[in-house]
Amino acid sequence: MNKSAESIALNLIRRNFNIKNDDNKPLIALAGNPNTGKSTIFNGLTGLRQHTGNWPGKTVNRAEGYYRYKGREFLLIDLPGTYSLLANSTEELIARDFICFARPDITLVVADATNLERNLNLALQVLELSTNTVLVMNLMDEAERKGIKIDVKKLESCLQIPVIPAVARDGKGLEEIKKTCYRIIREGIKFKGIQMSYSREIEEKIAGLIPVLQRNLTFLEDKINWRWLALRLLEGDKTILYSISTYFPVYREAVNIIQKGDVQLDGVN
Ligand SMILES: Nc1nc2c(ncn2[C@@H]2O[C@H](COP(=O)(O)OP(=O)(O)OP(=O)(O)O)[C@@H](O)[C@H]2O)c(=O)[nH]1
Ligand SMILES: [Mg+2]
Repeated sequence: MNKSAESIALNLIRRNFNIKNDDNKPLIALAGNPNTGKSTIFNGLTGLRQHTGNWPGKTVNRAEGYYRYKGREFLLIDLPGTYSLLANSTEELIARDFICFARPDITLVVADATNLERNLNLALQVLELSTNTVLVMNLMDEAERKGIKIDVKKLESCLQIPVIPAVARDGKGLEEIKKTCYRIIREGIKFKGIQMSYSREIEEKIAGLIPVLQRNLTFLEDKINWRWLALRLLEGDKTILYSISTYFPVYREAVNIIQKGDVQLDGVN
């Protein structure tokens, strides 16, 4: 597909999430555990240029807005707070499907600096699914108060993504967020960050499954992260197939074939 056909196709998928972005503003999603300051960052960046409603077909709040930086507009979506992307709840399903199918140009994972272990769990899951993830280490004031020191540079080199310290309630870190996103978009930077590797047995199953999926779901081309999809199926997550047929309805039959088990997926429950 050429570039403009690709962006039209992506805009059509994004419309399922009620995103109208005909002027192709870079799309930034805010993800993170509940109560980490996502909405504070969202409000700090967009000010009054926002509107709220529900996610289509769901009773979960949704906020969308935009901000301008150096003459360029950026579209921002505040995702529901989640501890994981495993689709165990409506909120997780929305966050996962949005990152997977609407493919934001940048995903900002907002983390609570006082609870790194739990927050990095989600960050690693986002890294596994999408490109261009930026970690915002928020509540740095609380961390300092508790005597927690975070080596931001080291975290950046471990995760291989930008890490931005912030105290969103005081507006600290917002300028750096805008600067980082601007630079990523202007320079067309693409990065994956550190990727999880699994036991040899699982890696072999992933390697075997990816070509089978690619043969049967050809329409997905580069619209999905195949490794991530293989992992979800290996862990027996059927919601992802349902989501694929939701966002690519004309290909429902191809998805059904896999769902019915007509294709032998070794190791898939
Ligand atoms: N001390 C401190 N408090 C903050 C900071 N950022 C946000 N808060 C406060 O943390 C609380 C939660 O912030 P929200 O922005 O609502 O968090 P959220 O991630 O949107 O929460 P959910 O939408 O429920 O997932 C609010 O009371 C904020 O004022 C910060 O950097 N430091
Ligand atoms: Mg919020």
